[in-house]
Formats: sequence, structure tokens, C-alpha cells
Amino acid sequence: MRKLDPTRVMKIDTTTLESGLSQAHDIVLIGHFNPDGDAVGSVTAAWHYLKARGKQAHMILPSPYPESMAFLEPEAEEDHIVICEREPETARRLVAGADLIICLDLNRLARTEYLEEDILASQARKVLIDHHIAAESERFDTVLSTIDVSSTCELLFWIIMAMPDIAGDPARIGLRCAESLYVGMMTDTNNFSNSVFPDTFEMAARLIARGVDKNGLQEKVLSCYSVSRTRLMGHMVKDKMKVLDKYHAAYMTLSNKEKERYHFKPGDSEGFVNLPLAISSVQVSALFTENIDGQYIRVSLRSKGRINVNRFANRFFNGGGHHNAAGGRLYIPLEEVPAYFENALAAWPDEEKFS
Ligand SMILES: [Mn+2]
Repeated sequence: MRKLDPTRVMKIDTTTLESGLSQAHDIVLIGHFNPDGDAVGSVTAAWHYLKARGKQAHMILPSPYPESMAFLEPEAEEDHIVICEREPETARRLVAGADLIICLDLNRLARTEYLEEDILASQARKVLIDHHIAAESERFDTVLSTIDVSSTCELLFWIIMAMPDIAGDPARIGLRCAESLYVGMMTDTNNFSNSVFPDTFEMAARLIARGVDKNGLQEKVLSCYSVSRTRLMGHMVKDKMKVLDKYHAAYMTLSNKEKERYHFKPGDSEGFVNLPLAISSVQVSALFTENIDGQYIRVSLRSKGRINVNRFANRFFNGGGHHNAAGGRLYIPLEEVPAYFENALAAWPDEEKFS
């Protein structure tokens, strides 16, 4: 069993990050495409932390984030999160003008979608803070990455705790920063149900002691959906879920037509992929979502226990992620997805499945 290490805070070496931060004048914080709670949480938490240190920083997300996260965004218009799909020129200008770029909650620059080339071309120091497997370390100057945390927000929490100005005292972390950190951890763990480590509870305990309103954040972020989203969820489970007994698997597909019918908004399908895992015989669950422009199919994969969907996503779905939660893309029509998925399940080698 992994022991809780009370000195862990001191173990994260933040020397290079600290010297990078103190020298930087124009910092850009970037999260991943289709941002989830951990991406929005880590980007806004880092921003609030830097702001409190008197640093100039800007936030960029490649595509819009779920509406339920809007309260994490700073109020002032000049501090708003630049969404690349809405303001591509602004995003490019910010990247080009930065002397420090911090990427959060992504392991590959391609996850920034439209900004990969701009980031590569930039002369800025590049920092990665992430918790996914196989980070592209060679593309960054400083890499703070581990899979032994629940979320990027948890890693960022321990990094911030180790910074000289916070010195292990959560009371010194601003409330808005603390809230962002909590939201990212809460959403990535599906409210403490997966990827939870002893230190995750330690983080939660310290943030709650700091004054974070746990119940209030839960209500804002997890009980925030529309009637039509709840009806869509019912439709998916009742009419769309296919259970493949032979493979202990289940999957659902979501088309653009269905999205339209149910007034779909970004974030509405959050959690759908977990629903079939409530069935005792289902060990692997997949959700295939037609992308809004019809260019590709978004793939979400979840598994129980030893089954490794990270490798599965690598091999068959142009993606990756974590052991029990991964994602990818398919470049085929939605109608062809069921056959492709069944073939992939049949061809999935046991040594990878249980690796
Ligand atoms: Mn994450």
C-alpha cells in the first residue's frame, strides 16, 4: 500500500519553475482542446496564482469550455480566457508575444489543436504541468509530470504548495485559485470515485480547511445541467447503448442530429461514457461522438480495474490517456463505428488489455 508522505510538498523540485516564473514578463497558460474541468481548473488556478504574485499572464483554450465552469473565469474583460476558435488572431498574438508558455493538462502539443506550430515556433521557455502517460518531454524546457496524482489540478496544488511564497501553507493560496484547483480534481476524479490517491484526500482536506465550499462547488459544477441534457442522457441509455456480452463491453454513439434535437451544449455529454460501467458485467465502455464539423469521431473510453484502455486507444483510436480513462479520434463515418469497435475488441491482444 502506498503510504501518505507528509513531506511530499518538499519533494517537488520547483527551482527551475520558480526561476522561469521570476524572470518572465509575459506568461501564457494553455489547456487542451475540448477543455474539461481539469483543463479549465488548472489554467485558471495558475492564472490566479500568478496574478497574486503580480505577474502578467493570459489564458488560452483551443475550444469553448462547459458553461458550468464560467464562474472560474476572472470577471474583468481584459482577463478573459481567449478561446482559439473564437479569437484565433488574439491567441496567436499572445503565443508569439510570450516569454514563458505553460501548457497544462496535456501530454502532447497536438492537444492544443490549432496552436501546435505557433508554440513550437515561439522562443519562449516552455513548461509542461500534466498527469498523462508519455508526455512529450523533449518539446519542453521544464516538465512537471507524474501519473501518481488524480489530476493536473492536484499536481498544480502540490507545486503551488512547494513554491517559496506559499511555503506549504494553504492559507496563503487565494480563494479563487483554491476553488479552481478543487474543481479540476473533483471533475477528473468524478467526485472522488476514480484515480483517487491518499494525497488527493489530503489536498481536498487542506483546500476545505482553506475555505473552499465543497458542497457549493459540487452544486455549481455537477448539478448544472438542462432538462434537455438529462433527456438526452435517457435517450442514450435507453435507445443507444449496445451491450456486447461477448467482450464485456458496451458503447453508445452520438450524432450531430441527436445533438441538435437535444439542444446540445459543450460539456453535455460529460459522464455519459461512465454510465454503462454501472452494469456489473460491463468492463469496458465507449462513447463515440460525431464532431460538430463532421470531420471526425471523438472517442471516449473507460474501463474497470486491470483493463488498460490507454493502450487500446493507442492501438485502435489514434489517442491515449490513462489506464482506466482514455480518448482518441476516428476518421470514419459514424455508421461504420459499431463494426470498427467490435473488430477492435476482437483484435485487442490480451497482453495489452491486461497490461
Ligand atoms: Mn486531467
